[in-house]
Amino acid sequence: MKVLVIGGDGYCGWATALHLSNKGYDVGILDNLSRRYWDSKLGVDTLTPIAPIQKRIQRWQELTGKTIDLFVGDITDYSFLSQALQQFEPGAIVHFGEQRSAPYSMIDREHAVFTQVNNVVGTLNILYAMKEDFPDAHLVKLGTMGEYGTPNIDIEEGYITIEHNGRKDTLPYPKQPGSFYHLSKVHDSHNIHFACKIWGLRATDLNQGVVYGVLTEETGMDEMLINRLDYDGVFGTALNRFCIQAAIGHPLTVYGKGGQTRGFLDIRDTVRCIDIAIQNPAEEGKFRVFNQFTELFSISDLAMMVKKAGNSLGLDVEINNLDNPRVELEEHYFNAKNTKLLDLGLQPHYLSDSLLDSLLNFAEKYKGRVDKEQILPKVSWHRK
Ligand code: NAD
Ligand code: USQ
Repeated sequence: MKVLVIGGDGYCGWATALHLSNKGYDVGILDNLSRRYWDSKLGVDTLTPIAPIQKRIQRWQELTGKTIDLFVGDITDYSFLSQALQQFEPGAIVHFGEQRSAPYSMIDREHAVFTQVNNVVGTLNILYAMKEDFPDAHLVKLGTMGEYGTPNIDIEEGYITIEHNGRKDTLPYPKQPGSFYHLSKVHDSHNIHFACKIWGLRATDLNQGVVYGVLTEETGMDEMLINRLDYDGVFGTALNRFCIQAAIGHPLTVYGKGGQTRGFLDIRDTVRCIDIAIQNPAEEGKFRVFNQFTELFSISDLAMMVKKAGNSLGLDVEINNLDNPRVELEEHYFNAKNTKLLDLGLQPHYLSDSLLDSLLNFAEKYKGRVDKEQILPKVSWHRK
């Protein structure tokens, strides 16, 4: 089966493209390489030195004999997207190609508008291109657990059955996202749901939690295949940041009280979840939603776990509760369901001491590349 990985030069996309190629899918990568450009405009860089996409793909071919087609361009450019799809003829489209940082979307009006236009228009273009030429292809779209926010009731997988004034219906689960980025995912979900309904498209929205880790079976094969690992205050995410902070002796940056609870998963499970979704396509006209995370942690608990793992490796790790730059609940109920991917066969890699050790050792190896000025958060949600 031919699978087009949109956003295949990014953190989740690169690992997924290689995994799918390794598993025997015929893989294409489509990416406009904008993430590399946004990093350079912000003056930030991945901890790991990542090779240009063409070199990465070439090295993959040298090592495995497998080819990956490359389409460099922007999905907000409809004619480019439509031509790339017609050339590649995908059976499944995996869509990672969005601006995915909450802080980036909250820098100012320009970044909020950019994030929503890039994400919403890109996804709408994919839906139209599918309707025109590939109505039977399966769209596997990356959403986010953050679409739900932190309601004071259990979070279901996409839909909730409600009884109201004696009548009953199953409706989309209420959304209370916490940034203009997370809101862009909600807008996408609505557009995809509508397109499935009116055009009979098939789609799976994967509401993914925060991803951690860097090595997968494939990206660990060779230095040239190494994945990106972000640690800066804009694109770095909680656990990855904490491990890198511990490795360089920077106090761990817990925002506020640290009682914020989120779903998390190992990047080795991200790639597996995508494979599972592709192998079990949604039915025609169906907008399916899976919650893609394996464990729930509070930010304070994660910081404590990293401190303990760091101490056992001889690192002196401090935890610093910073004023929270975001507007979010710092203590709340959070109980989200995640059984749909498990029912389809996902066998999770749970967070373990050995994973923390290997992430800490990995961070130690590249710590010379860290710019300490980029660690503290600089983007605020608050009105000035
Ligand atoms: P990333 O920034 O590393 O990768 C995204 C890729 O998409 C980049 O290579 C970028 O150049 C490309 N891209 C962006 N806009 C594009 C456009 N208009 N046209 C073509 N290419 C475009 O991000 P990531 O961490 O790999 O996240 C991938 C997806 O998974 C995102 O949709 C994100 O919202 C979702 N997600 C990520 C996480 C996480 O923890 N990293 C968690 C949940 C969901
Ligand atoms: N946080 C800290 N300290 C840090 C970084 C984050 O306390 O140094 C806190 C934040 O305040 C927040 C939580 O940790 O409460 C998660 O923040 P994050 O930056 O790790 O993740 P988030 O902004 O939610 O975004 C990331 C990805 C995004 C994805 C999302 C999944 O960048 O693409 O959609 O995780 S989820 O969080 O489930 O919505």
